[in-house]
Parts: sequence; C-alpha cells; structure tokens
Amino acid sequence: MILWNDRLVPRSEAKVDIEDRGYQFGDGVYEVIRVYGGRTFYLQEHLLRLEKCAREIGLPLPWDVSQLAERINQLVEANQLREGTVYLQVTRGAAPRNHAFPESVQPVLIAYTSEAPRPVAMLKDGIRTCTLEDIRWLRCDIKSLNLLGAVLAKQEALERGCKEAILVRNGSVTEGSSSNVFIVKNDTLYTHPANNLILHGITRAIILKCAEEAGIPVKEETFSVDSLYNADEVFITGTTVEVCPVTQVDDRKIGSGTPGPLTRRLQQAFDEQIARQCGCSAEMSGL
Ligand code: PSZ
Repeated sequence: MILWNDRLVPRSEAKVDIEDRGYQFGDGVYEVIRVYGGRTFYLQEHLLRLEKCAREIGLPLPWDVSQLAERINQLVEANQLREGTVYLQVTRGAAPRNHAFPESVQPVLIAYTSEAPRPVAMLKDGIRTCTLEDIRWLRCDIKSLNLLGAVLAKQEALERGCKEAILVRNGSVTEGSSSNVFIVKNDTLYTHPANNLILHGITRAIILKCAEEAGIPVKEETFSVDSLYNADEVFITGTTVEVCPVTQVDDRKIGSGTPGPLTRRLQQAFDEQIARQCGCSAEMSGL
C-alpha cells in the first residue's frame, strides 16, 4: 500500500498527472525516514524539517506534523515493514505548465515504504570516497526534489569506484552528495556549519548531540580539502548510511586506513539511540 494524498491505496491505483509540478520542475520537497524493528526513527524531526522546507518554498502542506506522523505510522503498519525506509514527497500539484505558482492548485502527497537492511558491511569496513566540485544551488538546506547536482556527483563517484562523493565549494568541504561529512582531528570533531550550503541532516544533529553527551569537543566550522586528507578520522552520516566510516578520500588513506576509535564510539552511541527509540538491539540488525 502507498499513501496517496489522504488515502492508503495499492501502488497501482495511484496516478501521477503529466503536468504535476514535481515531475516537470522538481517543485516539491521530500523526506526519507528510517524504520527499525517496525518503528519509525526520529519521525517528528523529519516531519518538522519537511514542514520548514515546504514553508521556505511557499508550499502549503495538506496536513500538520501530528496528522502526517499518524499517516506515516499507519503506512508502516499496513505494509508490516520491519527494517527499511519510508519515502515521502509533497509537490505543489498539477496545473498547466508555467514557471510561476498556479493560482489555485492542490498539493500532491505520496509516501511509500521499501525494505532495506542496515548497511552492515559499510558500517564495519568503511567506504572509499572522492572529492568533487559542489555545483549545486545556494539553498542546499532545502530538501527539494531537484537532485541533479547530487545525482551527477553520485554517478561520478560510482564510476570512480567510490561509494560517496564529498563536495567542495571554494576549497571548503560542504557535505556528501547524500550525506553530511565529519572529520576528527586531535580528538575534536569538525563538521560544516548548518547554513544554506548543506542539508541540516537529522543524523548529523543526532551525532552532534551524542558527541556532546560523550564529552567530545565539537566545532561546527568549515574545513579545507587538505584538512580532510590529513584528518585522523573521517565519517559520513545519513538516514540510510547511519554513521559510516570513510577510509579513503581520492588517492589518500585516512589515518591507518581503517575506521577510527571516535567513529566507533559514535556508531555505538547511534545504536543506543536506535535501541531507545525503536527497541531493537544492534545484534538484531545483524551488526
Ligand atoms: O536512501 C538514501 O540514499 C538516502 S536517505 C537520506 C539521504 C540519502 N540523504 C540525506 C542527506 C542529503 O541528501 C544531503 C545532501 N546531505 C545530508 C543528508 C543526510 O541527512 P539525514 O541525516 O537527514 O538523512
């Protein structure tokens, strides 16, 4: 079943209008929410971000956060999803093609679930990455449907044998094509400030909170590609990649070339968050 506006319907029943503005202009916003052990993880935070992003682009959401949460949980329940994700998007709706906002238009909401195990091998061994120029627009804090910059970067990374592209704007590391980037130097954690140049990741915020609770010094500051190459540890965060060690950037090994101790501590802290919110242990997820 999928959620289509205010109804749960079989996927084959949902119809997309060829003049939907999401389809033609990428005119909409979206979220990806993780489900562990049948329960949504940080759902409220994702929906508040959706609400904020919708407001930023002048898109009225059909429901408030608590109504949305209820619907999403109903969808997870209807599909008996245990381990996976919910994809949720809202477009400005369908209207005769014209760049300007239509006079009267109904937003179109869809949400569906996908089964997905935790990325155990990546979490254990880490990943290789490459740096690429950040060619995206200047409102990367809006989780909009326009993903061409991210799509092209991810494809380039895969063609270079890497799992993620680390984006660089004016010599500073911003974020990954679909993740936030952290480095560790001399036991301090660094990540790009939450401004217009990055998505304010929910996982990023969880990890900042975990680091603070663990007494790890944190600096939300920009850092250069050189600092990235010479970091003691590097990891990326995201709803599906969780806290994923980075063992190589371009042709440079990070540290000893294996996941570092602070990354491991934060992975453990993240697992505790999952256990607390979703009541399932790391062992149950195959870690
Ligand atoms: O399934 C996937 O591949 C997903 S689920 C979420 C993402 C990818 N990416 C989120 C994201 C992003 O697209 C950018 C540009 N920066 C950071 C992130 C991480 O945000 P959270 O932690 O909220 O998922």
